[in-house]
Amino acid sequence: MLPLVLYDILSKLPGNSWSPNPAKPRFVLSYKNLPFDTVFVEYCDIAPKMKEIGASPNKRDGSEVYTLPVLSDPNTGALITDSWAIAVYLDETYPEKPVFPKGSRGLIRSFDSAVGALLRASLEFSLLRSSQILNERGQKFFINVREAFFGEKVDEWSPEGQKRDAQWEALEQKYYGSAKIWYEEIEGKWIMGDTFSYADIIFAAHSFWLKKVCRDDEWKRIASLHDGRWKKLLAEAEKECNLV
Ligand SMILES: N[C@@H](CCC(=O)N[C@@H](CS)C(=O)NCC(=O)O)C(=O)O
Repeated sequence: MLPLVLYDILSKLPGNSWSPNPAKPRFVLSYKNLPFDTVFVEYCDIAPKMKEIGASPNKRDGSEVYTLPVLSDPNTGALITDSWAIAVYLDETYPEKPVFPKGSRGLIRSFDSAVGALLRASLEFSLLRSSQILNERGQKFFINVREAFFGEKVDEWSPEGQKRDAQWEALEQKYYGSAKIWYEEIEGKWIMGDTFSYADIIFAAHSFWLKKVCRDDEWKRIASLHDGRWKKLLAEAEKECNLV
């Protein structure tokens, strides 16, 4: 079998990986033990590079945007844009070790939307930290795109003080607070009890992102929340996916 190719976003961090959406297919590929290579692309080169390889653009608020992750599968000729579409493709093409247990896809899709909506209130903080781990060219492009999206200059995204505190409160109480309620309903380690699924990958990918972009004291704050359960859950998901 030829290795698949995952297109991910370049950063200054050792090992490069940081971004939550490309992290999701990385978890899936590793969980399924599929061979793959990663091509890291500078943020500002995503559109030209994806056009060059013939990838389809994604949709954002009705307009077309070239986004990562993109997966190329030389075994079938498939070239897939979007983390969700990649996960569905991988499960359909390589059904061993499914990440969507039979009948679960609709519910996991709702879970994906719920998690995304809960992260929205702290997004400006998370994206500020994300911008700081990019190389200069990528950083400039990233900030321009997000300034247009938020309608605010980068300095206004998450200044220390009341606004930053409210974003942290949303992250700790709304996002992880809701997750605590969900996970307390479960009999077992994973969202689906004893069955590992893409829902756990979505959740782990977000904690992975925060761990990578946050400063040490900020990650420590998340890691110690609710008796350390999110740090532990991330480590367990990484282990389940053969990533550590
Ligand atoms: N729904 C898409 C979202 C992908 C996405 O927004 N990717 C970001 C990086 S995490 C991106 O490539 N952005 C390019 C841009 O905004 O120009 C997915 O899950 O793959």
